[in-house]
Amino acid sequence: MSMFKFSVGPWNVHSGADTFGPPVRDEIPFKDKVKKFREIGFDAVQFHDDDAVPDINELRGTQIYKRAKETSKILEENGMKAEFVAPRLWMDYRTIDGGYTSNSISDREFALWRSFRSIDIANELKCDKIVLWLAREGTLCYESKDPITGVKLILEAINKMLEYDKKIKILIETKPNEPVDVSFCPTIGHAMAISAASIDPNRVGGLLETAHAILAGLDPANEIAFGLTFGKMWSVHLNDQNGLKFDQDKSFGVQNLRAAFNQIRLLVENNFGSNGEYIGLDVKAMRTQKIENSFQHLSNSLRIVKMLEEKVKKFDYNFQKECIKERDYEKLEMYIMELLMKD
Ligand code: XUL
Ligand code: MN
Repeated sequence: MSMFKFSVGPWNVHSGADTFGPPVRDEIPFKDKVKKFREIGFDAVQFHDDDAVPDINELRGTQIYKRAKETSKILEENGMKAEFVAPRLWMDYRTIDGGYTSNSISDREFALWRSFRSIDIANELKCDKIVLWLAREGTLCYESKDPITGVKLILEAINKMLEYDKKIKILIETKPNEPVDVSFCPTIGHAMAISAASIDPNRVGGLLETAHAILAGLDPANEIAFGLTFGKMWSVHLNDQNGLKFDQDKSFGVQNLRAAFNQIRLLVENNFGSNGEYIGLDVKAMRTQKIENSFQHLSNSLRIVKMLEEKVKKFDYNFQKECIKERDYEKLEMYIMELLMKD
């Protein structure tokens, strides 16, 4: 039995299209995905605004609520909750140059419109979290934006969201690059600074994704720990990444088992989830996978989390203390290797 609750996004089961090739699997209808997520062992679904309300740009007012209600009903029928809603500020032609930090005023207004609608949808789905993956908030050409103005515009947009809804919480999902070259908010430290400067720091926190930390050249567990230190690590996207390349979203733990173990150890030791937080698995099926096995990366990732929880249970804290006392860290390191490699 896991001590955690788990969440997943509909984008985690996908058609396999990538930058270099077309779809290789059919799209699975949303309600079939939700049913399967539940069967596999997930508790909640994560949403982009247009995952919950398709064609959102074409809809207004009550139409948006109506669509969100239909999505909410699918969740209820499957005994699932909604974890968060994230405005998708990277697909539309009005976000070519970014959302909140675009050089165009009308694009910035569009980004805020989508952000407010995301809050409306979150209320309809009975969740109080908005995730901002700041995909295009940065530059492709460094000289195209002033970096101080960039950070201030992000802060301004967050403050407007906090004012728009007095209960909503904002989680910044940090990432150093891709699709931008240089991001304005690359790490959890940056997110914490924005939180502290906001009009309500208690409602601005972080979401750390393993792959994003690795892309920043940082240790994922330490990034999570930094957020936990301030009581502001309100969600995680566990996955894995093979070094500095495109964002791979590999199954959790398949690349660096020791780093994965330390992420789970940290979450267990700090009772992650005790305030209703979920472990999100932002993992992607390989393009080679056949449609009938296109949920396997999710069940594998869940299994790996649970197996690592078992390893944490076995972790001998007295032995660790002894090694620290003797300052014999080679001994401690070998102990970890044996713990992970032996039954
Ligand atoms: C992008 C990424 C997104 C966010 C949600 O790298 O991780 O899937 O998690 O917008
Ligand atoms: Mn993510």
